Amino acid sequence: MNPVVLNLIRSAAGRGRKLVALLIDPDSFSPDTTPPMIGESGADLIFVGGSLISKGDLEETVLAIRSAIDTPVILFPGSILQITPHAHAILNLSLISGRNPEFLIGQHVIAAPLLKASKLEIIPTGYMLIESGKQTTASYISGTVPIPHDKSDIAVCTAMAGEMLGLSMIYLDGGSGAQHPISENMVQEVKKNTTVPLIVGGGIRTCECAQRLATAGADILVIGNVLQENPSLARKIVQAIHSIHLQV
Ligand code: 1GP
Repeated sequence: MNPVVLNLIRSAAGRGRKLVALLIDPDSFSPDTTPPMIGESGADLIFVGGSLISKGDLEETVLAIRSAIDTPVILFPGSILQITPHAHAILNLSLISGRNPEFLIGQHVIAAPLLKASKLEIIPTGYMLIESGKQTTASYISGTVPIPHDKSDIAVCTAMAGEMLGLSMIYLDGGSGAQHPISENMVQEVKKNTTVPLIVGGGIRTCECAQRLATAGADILVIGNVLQENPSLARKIVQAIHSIHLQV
């Protein structure tokens, strides 16, 4: 299958055009208000999923977004319960910062026949949780210890190992609602030592923060909570990111 979404991401990264992904949590999705907010934000990609979905419906969320907007919808699954064939693509996340075999390979084995039978574009992604000031749902649910915030060398070696294993993207995540975002130094060092597209998210709440992380080397900035809390700020962050034109 032609990797349409990954090619779009690679091409943007190759041109220094920074992208914004909105993370939509099915638990806080409203079919009346969320799709217009997403559309007005001008974001490039939509991630759908979460570490724990307690009351939302992932499939309904994906279908509602797709019927309203043309932006690529990419699953960001917290578990095998979060797979639907109705998205464009799925981040096949291996939690390489942790040492829990379930999230490194176990869930992937169970999901493999489902994914094979679907038409989803599968994007192998090295997922790295970084300590962000408090324990996040992602770290608690996955039973893994995040990489310390100031240990860029551990993050670099982990990301390099992920790339050497053939993963197509690296995602540095402070976790939803992170108290502090990933450090610019860590983003810079990981970017310098890897060649695959780099996703950075968790705790991005200002245009300045998003721009600093993009300039440091993030190819895709992920915004979650801000969209729900302040849609006009989300729109400004997208504009701030799109205003960056880096020479590559
Ligand atoms: C979490 O990176 C995402 O996986 C988004 O985090 O909700 O803090 O923006 P926020």
